[in-house]
Amino acid sequence: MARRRIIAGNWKMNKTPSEAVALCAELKDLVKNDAVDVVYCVPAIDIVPVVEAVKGTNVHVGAENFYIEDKGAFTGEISAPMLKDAGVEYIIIGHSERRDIFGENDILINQKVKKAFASGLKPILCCGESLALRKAGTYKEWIERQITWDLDGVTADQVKELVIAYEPIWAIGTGETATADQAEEVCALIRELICKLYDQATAEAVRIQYGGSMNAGNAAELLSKANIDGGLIGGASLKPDFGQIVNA
Ligand code: 3PY
Repeated sequence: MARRRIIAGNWKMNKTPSEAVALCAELKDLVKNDAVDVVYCVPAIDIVPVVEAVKGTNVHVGAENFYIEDKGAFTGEISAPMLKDAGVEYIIIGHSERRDIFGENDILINQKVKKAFASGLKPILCCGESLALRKAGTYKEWIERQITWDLDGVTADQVKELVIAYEPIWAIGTGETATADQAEEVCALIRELICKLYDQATAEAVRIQYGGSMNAGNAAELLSKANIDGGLIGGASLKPDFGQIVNA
């Protein structure tokens, strides 16, 4: 079964609402491609204007974070029902910046994955190793452990709708990219793990992205690999280059 490619921008903490609308207008024609799912994952304050700005285009909107409760005394947080009501379809969960800077652990990440599915949001679940783990040669065990924990209690039918982003931390915001072979090695390992945890049909359905300094220059080679179904794009998603990646 052919998996549909998914190219998602992770805007991180960039773009004010008016800048976000201007970026949508700049990218509108460049990201046209009906064979690919194109997603902009944007800061919470940009969601409403971006949903409006991409109406009638092929772009889907994602959020970068949410909390597991529906409502209540959680100052500063945003809930899954709020995101759904605003028109959000995808949600990034477990990005290394949330794990490292905001202390999110695999218990919370697992709760978020389950809450996202229960709320009708499609998770983009991030995993990846530090430079130290890569150098120590224990990165495969690390990633297997992350995914096993993060998917605890998640059903095969849900995993078929899941997107997993392999993002080596040493390639995030460093300009350093994993080679296409390094990225493919881990994406293939993730698919094998999903087969072990679930079954072959689920492994064939789950979409796996590479993330970590993917750009217009390296996207075509990365995306040519058998187990890489798309990209989660940082800095290059804020530029016209994003259109080149969508069409790579
Ligand atoms: C990057 O490419 O820097 C990312 O973190 C994408 O999520």
